Parts: sequence; C-alpha cells; structure tokens
Amino acid sequence: MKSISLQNEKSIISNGITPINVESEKFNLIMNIYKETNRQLLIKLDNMKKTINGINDYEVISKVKGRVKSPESIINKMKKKNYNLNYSNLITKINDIAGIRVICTFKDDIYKVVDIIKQMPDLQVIEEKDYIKFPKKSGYSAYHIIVEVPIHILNNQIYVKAEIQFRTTSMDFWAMNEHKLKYKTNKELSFIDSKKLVFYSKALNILDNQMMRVYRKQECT
Ligand code: 0O2
Repeated sequence: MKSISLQNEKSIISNGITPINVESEKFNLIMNIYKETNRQLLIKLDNMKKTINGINDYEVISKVKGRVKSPESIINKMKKKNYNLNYSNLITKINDIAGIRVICTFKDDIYKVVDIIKQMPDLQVIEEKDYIKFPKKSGYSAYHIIVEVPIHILNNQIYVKAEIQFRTTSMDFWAMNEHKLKYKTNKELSFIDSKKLVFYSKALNILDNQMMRVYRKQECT
C-alpha cells in the first residue's frame, strides 16, 4: 500500500495551480476526501469520549461534534488570507476544511485529552495553538491542533489534515455568541461592545478556574 500526504497526491492535485471551480468533479472529489476524514476522526474521538467518561465519575468530554467547511466559507477564508484560489493552496493552506470540536468540562481536561491524542499511533499532530494560555485579542480562548489522519482510498493511504478545537463549555458559549455577533458578520461591533466581549471572556475564564478548583478539591477529600 502506498502512503502519501494529500498535498503530494499527484493524481488529485495535478495542475494544483488551476483555479478552483466549486462545481467541478475535482472539487467534489476533494470535498469527499475531507468528508471521509471528518467521519473517521469523529468515530475515533467519540470512542475516546466514551472511554474517558467511562473511567471518570464526570463527563471529561461533554460533546464531540464535527463539520466540513462549506465551499463558500473555504473561498471566503482564502480570499481573506489573500491566497490564490487554486487547489494547491486549498489543500496545503486551509487546515480546517475537516474540523472537529471537543467540548470538555474543565480546562485541565483539555491538556490531558490533547496528550492522549498525541499518543494515538495513527494520528500525527503537526501543529498546536494554545489560545487558552494566550487568548486572541478578541478574547477567543481554545486549544487548537492540526492532525494528519490516514484515509484509505483504493490501494492508497492518504494523510489528510484536519483541525481539532478544544474548548470548555464556557469557552464554547462565549465563542458561539461572539461568532454570531462579530467574527462571521461584516458588521463592525462598537469599540465598547468589543471591549465588553473581551471582559466577558476574562470573566468566564475566572469562573472556569474557580469551578475547576472547587471540583478538584472535592475530589481529593
Ligand atoms: P469557522 O466558521 O468557525 O470555521 P486565523 O489565525 O484565524 O487567521 P487559522 O490559521 O485558521 O486562521 O487559525 P486559527 O485561529 O487556529 O483557527 C481559526 C478558527 O478558530 C476559526 O475558523 C474559528 O473557528 C476559530 N476562531 C479563531 N479566532 C476566533 C475568534 O476571534 N472568535 C471566534 N468565535 N472563533 C475564532 P474560521 O474558518 O475562521 O471560521
């Protein structure tokens, strides 16, 4: 069996610099590969959720959800980042076409879960971004990793990149609301409202820490 990463898969991205046509068969084929990547990653992380929750007396992972980025959203992101709209850039530069979100109860659970994923023999963690220790200017807090997932297509094993975002329930609550309010709309929030969102993110972070401490203290007594 041939093992190769998607960006080197000549039969799929030959003529990688040809412009993206979202109606084409080639685009469809690439999207199907990301759908399969998403499906396989979801199964893996759902199994992990069942095992971890089963050996703990609370839900370490409360939710695992996944989505494949819509064609419109892929094109918008490429335009926003000033990438030429070609297949090579799509595959090599847009890492979150397959995207999974893992919601954990406590912040320290996120680091434990990431460590477990790093030890999975069939997943390669190729990039990490710790927006928990270093939140974005917007107030966005989460832990992101980019993984390479082996997908079997005919007699080939292709490594496809996917993004996994880890958030606590309160980080997720904040991000989903902020996403609706600001991040995904072209509407500008006022300076005061933006400041409020940063403040709310900090307040939720304090609550996350306090709840975690109370819970961990109870566990030890
Ligand atoms: P969608 O619709 O959620 O998929 P960037 O650093 O943002 O220019 P990159 O390299 O993809 O781009 O990095 P990052 O930050 O690791 O991941 C981007 C994703 O994180 C976004 O995907 C969002 O899901 C989330 N994210 C990043 N910053 C914010 C933020 O300020 N607020 C919210 N609510 N989410 C954020 P997309 O594709 O942009 O959007």
